[in-house]
Amino acid sequence: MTRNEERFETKVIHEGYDSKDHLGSLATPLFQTSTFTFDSAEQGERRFAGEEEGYVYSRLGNPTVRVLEERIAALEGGEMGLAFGSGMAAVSAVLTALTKANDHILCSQGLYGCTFGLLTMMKEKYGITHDFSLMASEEEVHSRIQPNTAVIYIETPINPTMKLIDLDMVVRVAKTYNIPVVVDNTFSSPYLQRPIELGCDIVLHSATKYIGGHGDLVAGLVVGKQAFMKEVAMTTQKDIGGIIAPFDAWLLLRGLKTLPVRMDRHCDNAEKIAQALAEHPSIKAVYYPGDPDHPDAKVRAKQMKAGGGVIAFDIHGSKKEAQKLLNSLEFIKIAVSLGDTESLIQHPATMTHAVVPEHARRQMGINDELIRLSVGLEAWEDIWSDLSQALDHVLPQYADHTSHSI
Ligand code: LCS
Repeated sequence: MTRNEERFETKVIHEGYDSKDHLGSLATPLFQTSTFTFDSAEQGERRFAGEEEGYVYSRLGNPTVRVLEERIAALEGGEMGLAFGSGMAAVSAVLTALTKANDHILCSQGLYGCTFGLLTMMKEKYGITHDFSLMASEEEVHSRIQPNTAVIYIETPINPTMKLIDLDMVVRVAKTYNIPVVVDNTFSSPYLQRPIELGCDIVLHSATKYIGGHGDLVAGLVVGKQAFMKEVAMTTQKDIGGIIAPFDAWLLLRGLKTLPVRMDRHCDNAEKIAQALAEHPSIKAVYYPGDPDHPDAKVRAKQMKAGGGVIAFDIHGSKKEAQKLLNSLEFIKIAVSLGDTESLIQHPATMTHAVVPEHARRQMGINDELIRLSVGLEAWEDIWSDLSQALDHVLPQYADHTSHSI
């Protein structure tokens, strides 16, 4: 068996690293250094001229970071990976590399709040316009393409509404115009969804979430074709400079080793919690891609291994009840971010998507009664017991004393 044929669960542990090359160190060594010494002035000249392989300076490359970049490229099934200091550094490096002044970006109907903020800034400063599309059919995507459309930018599942976009369908349309498709794969991780295998061109992540998995770092990753990634490495990464710290790359390599095991548990827990929420009288609607009744369940079956670990839901109530619900929880933490071992809950309208103006927020499906829960790795029974006690406390008129008991 060659390394290429190894399964995902093996690659997360071994890809891009061989202990034989590192004095037998089982763990990847941490190269906590800013710069690399040259044997001579002439060697320095050759390295800068690109005539000799070797490290120069950690903004241009670092051995610990390189292992991470090779590993994520293999996991996403792409040619080359690059690591960044945050998910937003990854998003901005990709979007600025792919666009020039007065271009147009076609986006999914819903994006993380700061990605929305970046697009607004690009419009104001460089005249790069954007449109949101439900991307519900080939005809709709065709009709939204403009002569200056330079990128199709998709989140799926969409943060925080958990709607899905049919990637295979969008790729079919994009290919007819030769427009690159960029997918933010943060909510799925490569364990659940691999957009490059479906024909998408570039995949990026807020690695802060499932890839790190432990809520102890902020980082971003990008995977794509070698020519494009080399261009990013030498321009919007090198010269804008949003690189990852070697220690954070080291932590991500550690987190990645357990990604499949963690994701399986996140998904199992989320499926059970989504079902319990759906049966609770104080819940108006549950949005979970793993739910067989989710409007995009067919798309989920086509492109995702399971529904993931994030659930959104509308309660019967308004912002006041939503905030009261968060305040009534015992161990579930009120925090943005997701994909951590701890269950995290937040109110998108006033937190992650507060920067999105109200009319745009409502168009995305973010109401004041929408709550997002990142289901952690605690016992699902305990997560449910905390949620249901808080629901019954805040909305006693709906309290259900039978169906949600476990
Ligand atoms: N893309 C998605 C889908 C995200 O959810 C986030 C962050 C980013 C990109 C940016 O990544 P970062 O720079 O934070 O690593 N999402 C957050 C969220 O939903 N809560 O807190 C951060």
